[in-house]
Amino acid sequence: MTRTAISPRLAMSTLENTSYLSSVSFGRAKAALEGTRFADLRHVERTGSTNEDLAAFARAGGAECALVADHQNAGRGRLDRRWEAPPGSSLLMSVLVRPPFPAAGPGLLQVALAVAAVDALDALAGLRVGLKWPNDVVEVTAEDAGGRSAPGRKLGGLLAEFVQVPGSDPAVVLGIGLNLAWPDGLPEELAAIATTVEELGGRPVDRGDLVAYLLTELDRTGELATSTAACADLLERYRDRCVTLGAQVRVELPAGHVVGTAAGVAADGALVVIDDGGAAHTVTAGDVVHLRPAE
Ligand code: BT5
Repeated sequence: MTRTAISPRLAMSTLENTSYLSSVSFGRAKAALEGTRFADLRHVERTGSTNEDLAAFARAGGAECALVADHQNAGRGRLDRRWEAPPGSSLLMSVLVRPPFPAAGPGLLQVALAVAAVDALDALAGLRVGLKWPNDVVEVTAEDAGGRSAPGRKLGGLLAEFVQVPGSDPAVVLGIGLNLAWPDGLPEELAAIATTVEELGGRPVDRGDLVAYLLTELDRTGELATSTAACADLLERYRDRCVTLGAQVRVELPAGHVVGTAAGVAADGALVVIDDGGAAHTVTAGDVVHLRPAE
């Protein structure tokens, strides 16, 4: 099985010989994805950011594909934040998706990948985790005597970027980072807020199997383009896994913030917050802080 580089820049960025996605495991994932829209699965040992690479590829007219890296030295989070992952510690993957997008909006692609991540960790690592709106994969803790679920430390995150080039089809680049096992533990600055599959007692996960699971699930979302019922069904699965729903939250917005109850998730994945005055706010992007429930 040959491993093609997406661009000369990517080929040059493959600097190390050590591979954390073995050829056997990569081959298994490739075989599982044959005939799906992510059959073009690629792997590099090191790059800056898989999202950055696929966004450049999309702008150059590239077709649907998926890219896995063993290491990123400029991994990106939302709002220009950094995504940290020492070599071999994590699943680091991006996918390039072209239209048709889900009928309820391209945001549902991110929802689909987030749901798939929770299910994959359950199936492959035997680990029950949840989602903090919009896209954090988190440990789930019981916060109060009533056992209300709350988000604990973060073990994964998603980054969705819309790429539009005048005169050609738009693309969505969806990236996911999942902390599997960090060889030297978590660095001090992340220890309080982050965790790994290993630290939570999950079974070791083969990266190829994880890639195959996630992309097979994402491939199934083809029906979201034509079926609003399929979109509604996916959102129901998201709500089941989302620990933000029902919680008292403060949502930090680009300008100001909203405080209230996270009452629902709209058809396009937006969060609906009802403030103390009873007004509904629909939030499409923002950082959610879970507040302690009223005593
Ligand atoms: C995210 O951003 O959670 C999106 C992360 C997406 C990473 C993937 S990896 C493959 C693809 N290629 C990329 O370049 N990116 C994607 P955000 O919600 O903004 O969270 C970032 C914040 O999480 C940081 O500011 C840190 O506080 C924290 N953080 C950084 N690295 C972390 C890690 N490994 N585990 C948990 N938290 C982390």
